[in-house]
Amino acid sequence: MGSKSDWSTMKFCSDTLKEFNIKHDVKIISAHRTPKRLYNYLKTAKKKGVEIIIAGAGSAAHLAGVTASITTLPVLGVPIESKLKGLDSLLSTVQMPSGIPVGTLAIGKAGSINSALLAISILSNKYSVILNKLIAFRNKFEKKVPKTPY
Ligand code: RP5
Repeated sequence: MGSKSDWSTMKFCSDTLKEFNIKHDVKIISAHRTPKRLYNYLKTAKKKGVEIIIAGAGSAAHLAGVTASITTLPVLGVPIESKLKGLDSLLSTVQMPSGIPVGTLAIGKAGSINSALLAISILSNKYSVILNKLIAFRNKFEKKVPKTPY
C-alpha cells in the first residue's frame, strides 16, 4: 500500500488472505514517495515466491500501474477512498492505457476484500488446497444470504 493511512482499508485484504492461510507480505511502498523501495521489492519478488501483487493506493494513485510496468506478475489494484470519495483513486488505477494491465477492484473495503478473493481464485487454478477452501467459502457465503428481506 502507498501509505500507512491505507492500512485501515487494506487490512481487510490481509484478514481475508489470513482466513485462507495465504502467506503474504504487507508493506508500505509508494510509487512517488519511495520509488527505490518499489523497484527493489519488485526486483526480487518473483524469486522469493511472490505470485500476485495487490496494490492499494489513493488519490493520484500510481502504485498499481507503476508496479505492473516493472513486473510481469499479475497486479490487482485497490482504489482507496479519498477526499473525492475514491473516484480519483479508481480512475487512476483502472484507466491504464493498453499494454500494461491492472486488474482493478471496487473502491474501499469491498475492493480490498475482493482483491484477496480474486488473488485466491487465481491461485486456486494451481493449488487444489486453495481451491477446496474457496469452494467451502462460497458455499458458506451463499448460505448467509437470507431468502426473504424481513
Ligand atoms: C497515496 O496518497 C496513498 O496511497 C494514500 O492513499 C494517499 C494519501 O496518503 P497520506 O497523505 O495519507 O500518507 O499515495
